[in-house]
Amino acid sequence: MILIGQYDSSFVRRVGIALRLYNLPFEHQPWSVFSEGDKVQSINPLMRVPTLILDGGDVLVDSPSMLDYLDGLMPEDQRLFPAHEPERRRAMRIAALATGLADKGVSLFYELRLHEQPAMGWVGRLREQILAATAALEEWRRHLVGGDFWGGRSIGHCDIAVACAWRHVREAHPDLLDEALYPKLAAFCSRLEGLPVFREISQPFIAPA
Ligand SMILES: N[C@@H](CCC(=O)N[C@@H](CS)C(=O)NCC(=O)O)C(=O)O
Repeated sequence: MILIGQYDSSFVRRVGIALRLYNLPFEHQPWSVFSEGDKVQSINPLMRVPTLILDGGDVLVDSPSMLDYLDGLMPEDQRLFPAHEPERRRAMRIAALATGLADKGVSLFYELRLHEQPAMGWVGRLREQILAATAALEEWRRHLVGGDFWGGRSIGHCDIAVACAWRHVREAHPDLLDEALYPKLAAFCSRLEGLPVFREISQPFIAPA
């Protein structure tokens, strides 16, 4: 498999981390969606990353379908999303909150960076959505009983999504999230960033030129 995109994208990173945790061999092509947009678009018409080229040549164009595909390669008891309800939908909800938060962070960055005159109503709405989603994730961590991870004993896609989103939004918008307001979330994400796989599949945020 070939994973296209830089690890400063939380979406690319969550797929890279899952591939590594699953011990699936892959090649990484850290193409930029801006300076190398034409190369990305020759494979993915959306000109977006992550883009994943499967061994047979099929191309997947968003992180949820990539993780769904990768999970299908693994035995049920090794999957990073629980195989059964209600745990499955609950983990997916947290992952979707985190990836939604990351999406809003990306939209906010583009709005501020790529428009000469950002639409301030839209900017305010994005900021509010980011703060509300982050507060919801803090609440989730506060009430999480049991083990270190969502599923208790071992890491899953929802833990990965949360840590990747937190890092991305904090690096892309350094003044937006006050760590002191989200102590449980901050501690959890910092612990994950210390894991070897998070250290390896990692890139500080680079603003598009
Ligand atoms: N929902 C998508 C989001 C992917 C996404 O927003 N990628 C950004 C980089 S973080 C991108 O490629 N942006 C360029 C563009 O959309 O033009 C996923 O989960 O894969």
